[in-house]
Amino acid sequence: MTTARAHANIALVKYWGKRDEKLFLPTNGSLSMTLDGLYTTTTVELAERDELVLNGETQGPEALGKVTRLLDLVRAMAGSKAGARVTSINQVPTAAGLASSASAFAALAGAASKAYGLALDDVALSRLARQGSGSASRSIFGGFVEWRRGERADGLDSHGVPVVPQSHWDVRMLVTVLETAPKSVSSRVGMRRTMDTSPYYPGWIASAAADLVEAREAVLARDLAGLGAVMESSALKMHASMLAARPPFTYLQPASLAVIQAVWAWRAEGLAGFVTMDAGPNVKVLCAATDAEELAARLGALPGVEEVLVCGPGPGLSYEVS
Ligand code: FM0
Repeated sequence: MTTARAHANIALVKYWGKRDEKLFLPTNGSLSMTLDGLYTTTTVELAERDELVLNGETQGPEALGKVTRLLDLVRAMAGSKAGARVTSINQVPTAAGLASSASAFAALAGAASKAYGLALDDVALSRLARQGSGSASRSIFGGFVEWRRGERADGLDSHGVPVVPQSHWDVRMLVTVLETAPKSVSSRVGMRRTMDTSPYYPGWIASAAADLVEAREAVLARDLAGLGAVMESSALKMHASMLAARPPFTYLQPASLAVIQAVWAWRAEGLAGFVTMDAGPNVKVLCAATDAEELAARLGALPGVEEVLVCGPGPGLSYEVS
């Protein structure tokens, strides 16, 4: 029986689109910040057949199927036919509406590989987690993390690499939780549709490699304004490409746009926050640790904002001994 914990991450340069859907190989490299405070804890014990219990509730075939797919990869490496009972708890405040697939598949990769007797290094774990959910490849590592696109058709060179550790930079990611309905288009379906139909998708891809270089350098130099500029550009180009898809779709809600415009207005007055958004309505705001309290208070007072979570850089995958 093995228990592993992995933290959520927020992409500063986004992943949106796969060049290989089966192996989860991305069309471009991405870069993220791992978050403290938000994590998934997963226990794996070998059993007669696969079973998934998430936050105390036994899951049906859809969620279990994704877990079984990852377990099959582990079983193939370990030469085992045993089933596994997977018990997982998401430490993400309820109603946060935050995607948990990154922390979930990173924790599963760690716990399952150990439970089946494998001793995988972090790069191998990242490749494995990637095949559960692309963004999970980044949650194996702490601090700021790059997911390399890779060139190989077999995906061996497509995995996370640490850029700087958790201690490198005292910034905060403020996660606004908006009062809205759950997302209608999954990221998997949304990225597929954008790639297939949006005339803006090639433009997004054309600038992604340069964005990655710029973001990596800004992180290394602790340049908040520089990182903020490229981070906003990466996110909004991605969302613009979705608006141009057929049929069109967007994760931007009226309250999302109101938060973005408020952050821009405060920035013009000298309070430096920078926005990003993923496949849901919540807006995340990057800022210096010293500005987090003021910005969180202002964000919390905006109409439609239910809650603001304040996250610093978080740690990589860890294990609990039981
Ligand atoms: O995190 O189809 O990993 O880079 O969050 O499971 O591989 O859930 F804004 C969107 C995450 C995409 C950007 O996609 O997709 C990012 C996104 P999967 P994911």
